[in-house]
Amino acid sequence: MSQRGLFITLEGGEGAGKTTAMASIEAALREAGVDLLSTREPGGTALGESLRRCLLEPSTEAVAPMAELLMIFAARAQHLHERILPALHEGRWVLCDRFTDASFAYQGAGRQLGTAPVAALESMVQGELRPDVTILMDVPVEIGMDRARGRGALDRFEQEDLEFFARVRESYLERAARGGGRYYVIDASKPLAEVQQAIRGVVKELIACPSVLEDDS
Ligand code: Z5A
Repeated sequence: MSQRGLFITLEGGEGAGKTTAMASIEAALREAGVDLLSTREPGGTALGESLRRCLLEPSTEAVAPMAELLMIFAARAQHLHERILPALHEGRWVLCDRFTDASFAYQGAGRQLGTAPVAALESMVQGELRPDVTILMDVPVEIGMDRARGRGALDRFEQEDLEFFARVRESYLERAARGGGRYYVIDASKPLAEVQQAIRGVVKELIACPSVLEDDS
């Protein structure tokens, strides 16, 4: 049996503090000697980053939700092919800032496409591959939106209203509740020092007991 690396994803709604969390997870893993690919979605490849610009740029044209979903999965297919799968097959760990849970939350729930098209594309593009661990930074929508607005110019998603982000949060929490052991939910409304401490606790656990993963992807 060959073994592949651990696939960790980081998720959260608006203003959850993912950027800050990514930096501390990455630092802790590297410090522990983990051979790591740190990447993000949408993005992670030249094609993915071009699609990311199309997706995030505020637009006067109303982007059809299905067009948005297909662009996200096109970026994901390239990302898997070019970077994620090769790294996992080499036994490296992959830390990805957002992945398909975000598509269920933003396109499935936020844009109200429902889970069926997202689940169909997930099977088509990923086959059996799912994240081994997902760290979900959870914050009440009002607090998160206040934080995000404090950062300045808003991208196309950040311009959505409270109801949109309430659906996104509900979807994330529902998936985490149903998702068995793969989700770690962090209360990201707490002060930064407490959030960082909780994240360090999760990382310590992952380093202490890395699962043995059969390379069937
Ligand atoms: N998207 C999608 O729709 N479907 C998909 O399948 C995928 C993505 C993969 C870009 O994602 C967009 O792509 C995203 C969904 C869509 N749109 N939105 N919104 P992104 O992950 O690149 O962008 P982001 O959501 O804006 O994430 P971010 O840049 O990591 O921002 P953040 O989570 O809000 O984190 P932050 O910048 O670290 O924190 C925000 C502010 O809060 C900042 O000033 C911090 O200093 C402050 N902060 C953070 N933590 C705390 C605490 N604990 N207390 C007080 N203040 C804090």
